[in-house]
Amino acid sequence: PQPIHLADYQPPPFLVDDVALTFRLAPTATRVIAKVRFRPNPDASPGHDLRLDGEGLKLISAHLNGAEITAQPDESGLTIPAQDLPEGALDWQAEVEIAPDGNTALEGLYMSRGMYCTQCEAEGFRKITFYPDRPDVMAPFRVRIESDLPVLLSNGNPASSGQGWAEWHDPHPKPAYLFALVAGDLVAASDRFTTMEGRDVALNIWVRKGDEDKTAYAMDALKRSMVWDEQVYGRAYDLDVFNIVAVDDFNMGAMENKGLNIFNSRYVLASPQTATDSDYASIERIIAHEYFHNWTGNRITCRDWFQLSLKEGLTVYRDQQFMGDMRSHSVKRIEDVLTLRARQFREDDGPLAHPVRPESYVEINNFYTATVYEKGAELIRMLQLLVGQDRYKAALDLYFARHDGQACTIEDWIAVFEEAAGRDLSQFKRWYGQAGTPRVDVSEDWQDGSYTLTLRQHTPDTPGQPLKEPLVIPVAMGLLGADGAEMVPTTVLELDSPEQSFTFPDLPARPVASLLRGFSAPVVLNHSLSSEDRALMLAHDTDPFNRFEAGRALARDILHAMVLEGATPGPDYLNALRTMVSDEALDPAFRALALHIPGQDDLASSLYAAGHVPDPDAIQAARTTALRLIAEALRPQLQDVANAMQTPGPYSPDARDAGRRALKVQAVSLLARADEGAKAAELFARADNMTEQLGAWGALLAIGKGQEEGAQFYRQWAQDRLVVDKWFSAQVMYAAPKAAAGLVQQLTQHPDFEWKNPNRFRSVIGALGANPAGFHATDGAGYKLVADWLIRLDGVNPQSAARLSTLFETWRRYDASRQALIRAELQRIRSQDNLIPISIDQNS
Ligand code: DPP
Ligand code: ZN
Repeated sequence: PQPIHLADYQPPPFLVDDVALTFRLAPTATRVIAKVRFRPNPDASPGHDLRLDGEGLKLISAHLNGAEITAQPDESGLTIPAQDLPEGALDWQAEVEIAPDGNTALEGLYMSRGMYCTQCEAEGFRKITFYPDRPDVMAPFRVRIESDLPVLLSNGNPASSGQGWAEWHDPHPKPAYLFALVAGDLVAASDRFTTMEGRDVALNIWVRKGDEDKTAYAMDALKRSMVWDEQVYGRAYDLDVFNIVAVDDFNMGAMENKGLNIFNSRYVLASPQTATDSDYASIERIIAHEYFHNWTGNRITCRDWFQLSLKEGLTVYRDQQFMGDMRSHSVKRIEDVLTLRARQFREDDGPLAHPVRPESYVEINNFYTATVYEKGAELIRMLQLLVGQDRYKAALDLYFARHDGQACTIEDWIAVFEEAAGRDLSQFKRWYGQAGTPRVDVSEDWQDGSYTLTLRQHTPDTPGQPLKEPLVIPVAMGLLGADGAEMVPTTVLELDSPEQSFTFPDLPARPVASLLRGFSAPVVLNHSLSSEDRALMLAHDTDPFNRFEAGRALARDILHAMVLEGATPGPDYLNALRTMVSDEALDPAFRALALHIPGQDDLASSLYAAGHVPDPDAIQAARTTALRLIAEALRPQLQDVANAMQTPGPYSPDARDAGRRALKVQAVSLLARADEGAKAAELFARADNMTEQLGAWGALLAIGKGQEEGAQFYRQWAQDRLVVDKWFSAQVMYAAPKAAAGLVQQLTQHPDFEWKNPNRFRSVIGALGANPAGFHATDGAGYKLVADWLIRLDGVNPQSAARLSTLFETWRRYDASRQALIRAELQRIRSQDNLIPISIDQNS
């Protein structure tokens, strides 16, 4: 396939005024009758053919303005030559046949355990009928579904229904990627919501019978999202019903189809016994995310897929703000930055690095990336910091007022900020076009009471982008005195040149600079500080993020020294950690996070950045030693904390109780390294919620125990698919490196291993990604296993296969022998078919 380029964008030659679809559902022979009214686009040049996208459709008949069409479809669609087109409006009618039952790619119309459902973003609608399947063609849809199944749903409002059929009408013009249909034997948990405009909205969460008792939290999260979007962004819901459906077989997390959100069931269903606190948090976040898309994505959509971050970056930013408001801003920020570094920085440093707005793509499905989503959200956070809260709000109001009902671009987005803030943002806009994580190097000077900070920026080369220009980097910073008091409170410096100096005169003593507070820009900050200065910041920084960061940097430096020189953690670090863990003024959730030492992949990345070849076995061994030494040194404090973090009363997934459980589980996990798992076994035995049960079992697995508990866990939960996923993945994550690939192989023989189900596949094969020493085992067994499955899965579900291939994206970091093994597997994958895994040609 040929790459598609942003620069080649052309407006659609035909617009659509109306779509009417009829579905006669049958597993192997569904008929789709489409009536589409086209009109020439006044903004496009005349004389174009009518080109309709269509893939895998059996054409039964087609008519244009009543006359039968004889043109036959090709591989990707159907063309009616310009000379055959009548003047003016065109009435297109086509009947096609499709087979949802055999659709394992889970794109278009497919079946999941007896129910019909759809996934159309990005280009799934063309597998349903012939249509201009591009986001800048927006139309109102009417849909009729004929089926004996009891529940028949589509977008918009219900129009009418009878025995065996239902009709839906969506008055809001939308692109085809937001189309959805569901038919199944489902039950709803229902509620109502009155919008600030006085609209009474029926809310339904549709699930399989038996799952009704697991919908309360999702419903609660939905209502809170609706209130929040009204209060914070002034956005009200705009239909009479809002339906959510939980589906077991789903490639993504969820999909924001207008009025009919379809969710991976793992992001809807929760009970205290079956879902962890972090599952609850994911449900809250994703329910909010998809709901917020109603305005940022659906009402205002993307002109083309290059603009994907216009809706995704903004909606991620909105869900981050929401979660901060619902829980804790500082804890949420720390978690978001950890995710950003683990996924997006890793992507930026590898062969798949691309800008937030890519310039070309071959397969759009592979661009639903951490860069488009998470880095895209960081760009909006920086914009807000640069223009201030009030102007951010004014810019968003202008965006909604000006672009409602339109398909827009990043240029439209930047323009509302330039107008609302009265400032030129052309340099800022480079962030959208330039790939790679900028590095900011710090040097400091102290003379005669004057402190000078010099910042230098550079962005490394990325594939296809050797030349980087300077960016606008907001650096929030403050200065601390030796006693921890703040000499200069937080100010935002704007670094917009390759090098800049900032002087702070008249200081009483040499300060410690707390830089990049709140992680004010998605950059790697190279600031060498003594361990005393870091310990001071860990104890006193007024910025919670940098407090966390200081502890993290201390841990990282120690782990580097352990890996490289066989050093052991010194008393400074252990004392600082001891004070922190017992500090009752600190949020337990924060303490739980601060007790985590950097993970294996994080260390591999930082060692590589420091010029070393990371050795996964040495990293794993150093972490194991460090965890044991921490556990031994902090044993009394960890015991106290584990005992103190009770959560009396019925289980609540709220931030307070979740934070207490997180600290308890983290303390118990560390203690397992010092007490041979005694406390963890005890917690497992009496746990009445999944957070503690799974946390305790994981703690045992991590020290090579937990076999009996694992068997018990499986017996208890064999009937619950989502818990069985956890049962698989925990074993793989904690497997000893040399045994990991063999264990995965063995688990794929388990009767519950359903490889065509994306959640299950990820929980077994994908879980190897959470066990880096296992994946990178020196015999290459991890590489071979992943490659075998990638090849097998690609023919069945290319989206899941592409996601798995990112396990290889860090291949360049490793030693020659591992590189050779990986290279051989990647070549084997490439020789199979047209799979597009990590390219090993670029930058190699
Ligand atoms: N379902 C994906 C998301 O909401 C794609 N739109 O981000
Ligand atoms: Zn989204």
